[in-house]
Amino acid sequence: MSKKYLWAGLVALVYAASASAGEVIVSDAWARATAPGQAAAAVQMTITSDKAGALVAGASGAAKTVEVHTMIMEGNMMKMRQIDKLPLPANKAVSLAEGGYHLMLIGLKKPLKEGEKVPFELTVQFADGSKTTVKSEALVKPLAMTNNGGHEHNHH
Ligand SMILES: [Cu+2]
Repeated sequence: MSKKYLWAGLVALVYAASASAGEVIVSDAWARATAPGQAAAAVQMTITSDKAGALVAGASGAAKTVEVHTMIMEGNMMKMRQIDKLPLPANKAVSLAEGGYHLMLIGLKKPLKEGEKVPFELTVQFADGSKTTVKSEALVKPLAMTNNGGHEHNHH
């Protein structure tokens, strides 16, 4: 219930910022910190559009190229593949999560460090052909999983 009110507030905010038809909300965007030498990073987020449309492009000042990716099984291997469109049904939260859809930042200009925020923008095309651009930021989370609360690897 509270989430719904929060979204309503965000919708109002976005509406105030851009009066174009169709509102798209990006929430909980995050990426993992990158290892040394890592040139690409996946961004996860939730996207909710109030009109049927599709995510068709991304951009970020932090990377040379941004692509929309999905994960597919090829034989026994999970592989990433670029897709042209990620469908966004009206008023349905679409999760870009680890292991599935994600936004791929390719050619990182510098490593992503824990605690930083990476700005990016998404282009959404609606069913009527009109487009909108949404800006958001991805919070950079630690590289290592720390679900067990501060456990560190022991090196023998
Ligand atoms: Cu990818």
